[in-house]
Amino acid sequence: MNDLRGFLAALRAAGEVHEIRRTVDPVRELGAVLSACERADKAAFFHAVRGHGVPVVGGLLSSPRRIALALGCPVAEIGARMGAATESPVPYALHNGPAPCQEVVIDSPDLSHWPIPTHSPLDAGAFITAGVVISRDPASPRHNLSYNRMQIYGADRTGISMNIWRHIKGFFDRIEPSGQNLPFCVAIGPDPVVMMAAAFRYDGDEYDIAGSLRGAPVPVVKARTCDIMVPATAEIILEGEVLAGVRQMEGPMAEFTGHYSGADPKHVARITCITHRAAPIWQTMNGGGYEHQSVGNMITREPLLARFVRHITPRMKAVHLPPYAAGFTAIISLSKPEPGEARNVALAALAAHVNFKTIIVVNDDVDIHDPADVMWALGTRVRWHEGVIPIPGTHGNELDPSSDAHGVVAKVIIDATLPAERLERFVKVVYPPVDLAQYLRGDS
Ligand SMILES: Cc1cc2nc3c(=O)[nH]c(=O)nc-3n(C[C@H](O)[C@H](O)[C@H](O)COP(=O)(O)O)c2cc1C
Ligand SMILES: [Mn+2]
Repeated sequence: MNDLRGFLAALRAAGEVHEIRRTVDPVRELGAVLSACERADKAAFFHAVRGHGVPVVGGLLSSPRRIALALGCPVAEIGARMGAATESPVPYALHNGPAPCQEVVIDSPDLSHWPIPTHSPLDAGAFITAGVVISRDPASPRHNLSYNRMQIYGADRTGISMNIWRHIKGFFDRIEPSGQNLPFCVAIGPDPVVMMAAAFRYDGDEYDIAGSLRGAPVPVVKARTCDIMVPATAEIILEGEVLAGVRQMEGPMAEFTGHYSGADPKHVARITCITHRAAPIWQTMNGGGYEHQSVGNMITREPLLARFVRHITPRMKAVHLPPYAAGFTAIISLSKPEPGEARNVALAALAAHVNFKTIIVVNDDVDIHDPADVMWALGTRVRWHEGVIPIPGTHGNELDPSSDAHGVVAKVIIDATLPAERLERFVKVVYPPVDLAQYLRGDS
């Protein structure tokens, strides 16, 4: 598997894809159906998008199970694989022969020909959301991979959202004062490991991370109009440049917190060339959806969280940053914690990332990947008068609606562990698992 198509075939074989055959409108209908599929724990393949001949896929990486399928490992190993990805770089390699992503070349691009959705009810318009933006440091040969949502303004004109601390923003800031544009490319529908690598913050060439996750170099080809290597097996490549001295109002758009961003003046790009496979597939992500959360918050930060927890206890069973909590809530399970240890663990977890805000610690009989089990532990095991420790006045994420204007929030530790003697007295009721399908068929 080294491309979206191979991944899609594996997902289909595993029953992970809802095939949407009814025609959907790209304006606010596709996003609603994609959201329903994600919440039903499925990816979505839209065979027919009104006004377009190109199918759209979404939700490919919105669950740990699908991420594990992309990596070819069990769910329990995702964290270890992600943690190792930056420690064993595998550089890219030139693709042999004609690159699939350049089978068709369009020299005068028109973005209105592509099924780019207006995803959520209050999004300001159509956005490219799942494209991996590839840029290059003007001062070194390294490639940077990132997600930067792009609002569609015209046939060849888009916004490009680059937050202040992003690498690509640093590249552009160095050259914009001299009036230079920053060349970049966008890979739509690349190998899923390229999508995962784009979520990392790493100071080397970020193709190294994708190669490490795959265990083989990412095959690349030179873009047609600039000196940037693009993933040879991607579905579609946009080539363009961030324009010096130009800003335009961008947003609102559904943010990862599940709330809308404001509208602000942002950078603007011109698309100069589009190349694609024959019969290409467009890929998209819903703003604030589970895939946005899983890729943006979970895969790179769970290893970090695990490292901080393991630093102070050998009794960590598992850690999780659930996609339904914006990456702000960390859940940690411990096997037979020492008295008081759950709180030490929570303090360490709070130090692992500025976004971590609610830390829930449970015993290892709780499945931290099952929200119902976690709610059960909160409902039955917390001594609220002493198990909850709020910590006011701490630095958090300024997109958190509960923060003040400076991004200051209150954090909280919730100790939902039972001490050993209580666990022995109160044994969790667990019914043995059954294969329900057998019983429904009436097999004897
Ligand atoms: C789906 C998704 C959308 C994102 N959209 C944006 C965006 O519009 N602007 C931005 O600055 N960062 C956005 N991010 C975050 C960055 O892409 C991400 O932090 C990436 O690691 C940044 O790369 P860098 O650390 O190499 O600068 C998004 C992340 C995801 C997963
Ligand atoms: Mn980077």
